[in-house]
Amino acid sequence: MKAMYNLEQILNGNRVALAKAITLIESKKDSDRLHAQRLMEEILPYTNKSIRIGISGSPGVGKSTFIEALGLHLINKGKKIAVLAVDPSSPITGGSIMGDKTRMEKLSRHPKVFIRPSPSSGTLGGVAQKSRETILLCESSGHDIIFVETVGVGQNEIEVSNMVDFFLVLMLPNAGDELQGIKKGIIELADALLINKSDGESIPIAQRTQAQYESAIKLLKPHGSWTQKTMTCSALEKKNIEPAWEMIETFEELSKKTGTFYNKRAKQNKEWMWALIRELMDLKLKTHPEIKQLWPKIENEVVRGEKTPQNAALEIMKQFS
Ligand SMILES: Nc1nc2c(ncn2[C@@H]2O[C@H](COP(=O)(O)OP(=O)(O)OP(=O)(O)O)[C@@H](O)[C@H]2O)c(=O)[nH]1
Ligand SMILES: [Mg+2]
Repeated sequence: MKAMYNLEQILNGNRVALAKAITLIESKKDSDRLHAQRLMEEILPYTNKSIRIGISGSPGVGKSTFIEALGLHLINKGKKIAVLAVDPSSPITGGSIMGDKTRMEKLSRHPKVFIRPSPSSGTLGGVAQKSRETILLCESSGHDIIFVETVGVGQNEIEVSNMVDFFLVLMLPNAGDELQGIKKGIIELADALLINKSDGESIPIAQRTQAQYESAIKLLKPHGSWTQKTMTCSALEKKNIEPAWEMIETFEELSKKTGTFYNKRAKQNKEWMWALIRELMDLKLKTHPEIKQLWPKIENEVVRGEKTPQNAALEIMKQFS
């Protein structure tokens, strides 16, 4: 089988080779699947060396601006970074949240930075799976820090928190209002909550907001050896960017020492495997020749109330086995 990718170039950090490899794993063509699988196997020994950081928050909260500010700080420290977007909620525009490369103007032009928009949601295996593979590819090509930006709507946060080591949630300063994200359980997922746009007139409100979250977080169960943190920052004025990074470094150090860092990755891999099995089963089921004939009829019977969903499911599974 002739390789459709250049392993050596990927491992050497060649950006064009990396981008091509990602396109290959995102491909919907059956003929590309085997190549993509082999590629993933080949890079496996070169993965796992980075820290993966999820950045979430409502639209416009300042995620991209924050990544730009932190990213530039990290580049100055000699790091190589990748920024990926995960946006499963937007079937039409695909990576709409990365449409705004302008928010990361300096970063997107930097040779040590690799930026990739979200795979489209029609991608076989789903956006989350492709994003996980993309993370591994970026690691294999020598990126030390991987940011995964996702807009805080729907399932996105859960999916992204399951593929990163550290999950950072940005919030807006608005004390007095109901705490954002409490209802959705987002603050439970967060390893840190950053109240962004803490600048100008918003500073006092930002501080009050932080105090509120600080007390809300005290009621939560810690994440292993890590107690969730809160901070204020201004991505625009580059305030508290360095302390935010120091916090992540402390997290990495601590969780590596206690082993929770590696346990979390192991658990994520295990869950990823089962998610893939479910997807493959689903695909097998829907493309099974007899079942393909059978299910529209049975589905209709369920819709018309002539058959219970249980009996219908059993009937289809019987055909499958
Ligand atoms: N005052 C102030 N404005 C900010 C700050 N961070 C971002 N903004 C502004 O907020 C707007 C949205 O910023 P983005 O970085 O694009 O926000 P985002 O969360 O990435 O937005 P989406 O990707 O569309 O969800 C822009 O106009 C930024 O200039 C900040 O710390 N302070
Ligand atoms: Mg953005």
